[in-house]
Amino acid sequence: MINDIVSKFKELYSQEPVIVRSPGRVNLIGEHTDYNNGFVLPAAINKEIYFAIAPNGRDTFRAFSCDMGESAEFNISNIKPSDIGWANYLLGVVAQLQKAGHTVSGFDLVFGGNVPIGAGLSSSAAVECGLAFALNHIYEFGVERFDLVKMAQKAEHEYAGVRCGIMDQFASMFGKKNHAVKLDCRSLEYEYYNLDMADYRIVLCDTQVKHSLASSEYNTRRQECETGVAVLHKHFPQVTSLRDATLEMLEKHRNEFDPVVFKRCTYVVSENNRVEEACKALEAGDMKTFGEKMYASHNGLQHNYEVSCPELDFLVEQAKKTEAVLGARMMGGGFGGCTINIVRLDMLDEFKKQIGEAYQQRFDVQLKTYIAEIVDGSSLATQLEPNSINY
Ligand code: GAF
Repeated sequence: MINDIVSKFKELYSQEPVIVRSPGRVNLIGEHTDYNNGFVLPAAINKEIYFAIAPNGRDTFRAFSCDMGESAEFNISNIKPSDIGWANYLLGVVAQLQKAGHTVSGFDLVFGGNVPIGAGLSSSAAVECGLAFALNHIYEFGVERFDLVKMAQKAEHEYAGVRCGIMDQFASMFGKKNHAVKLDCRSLEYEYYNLDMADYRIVLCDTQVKHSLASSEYNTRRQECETGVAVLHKHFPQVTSLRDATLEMLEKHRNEFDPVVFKRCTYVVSENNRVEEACKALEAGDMKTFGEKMYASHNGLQHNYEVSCPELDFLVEQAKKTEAVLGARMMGGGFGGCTINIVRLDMLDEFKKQIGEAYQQRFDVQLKTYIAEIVDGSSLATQLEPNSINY
């Protein structure tokens, strides 16, 4: 795949590019907690976007998306949102670098990869982070990784219209091979947890339901959380986000809440607690407890946060029925995409067969499954030799 991207770059622009890779992510637990200043536990995976890029000495940037089979050209001194959906993730990043005072001169870009779009694996964050990393490298801006993460997040807010938290961009940039990373989304302190996967595999089951509701409902959930914080803040001035709230506080003032807002807040507070408990279990090598926390997370997302869908619920129910799976849950913003499953290696094939057949029978759709390997965050890459492993 890298080779195809580089060949296309040379064919279009007749020069040698720099190559960058930028991964998608999984999230083991801690969903919809990032924008509530809480905890998340993501990891970067071997579903990646590759970039071939070089300055072009012009006043435009030219981009070719391999996944869309389309090209576009933009004036570098007049960056604004475009009607071309995929280009907005790039434009947003250029705009953020410019806002921060960096001179981005014209460049050529070919990019593409194997992060399934709309599957909840953060293809958009991978694109944003990859371009931010690449431009920072070729123009030697010297921007710190964390600042690149924040710019990529802002690009998503301003050019894709989703008020996302920081998790996806953070995971794409700060991923570490064979580790999950617990991030405190308030202090931005983070800690790596070794994922001992000798006996297990992380399996993603892709419903192939595209989350069309996701961005509007996502922004609504954020709003509901803010409404909940306003209720609590009147009684507990120290509560400035749901991170500061407890279940006792919520219960005490239950009658002042809109019932829907109450459910949303209950979920977020419980999920934050679960991330802490799950990390302790991981440290103790207690994968059984870890898996139970994942099931509890899904339950909250399904019933209290209401961001699941019948296909995701079905897959989690199927997972619960077999000893092959320690824990499973929907992942990401919701309304479609993938479930994440911790599966016993010795029962892996059996699990994939069983769940695939059940999904086919119930929804008449062939289930796609991916084994997620945990990789490092965005970095420079080299062109692979022909016939070497293609992701
Ligand atoms: C999406 C967002 F981009 C993340 O910031 C996060 O809120 C996630 O949904 C839900 O946990 O992936």
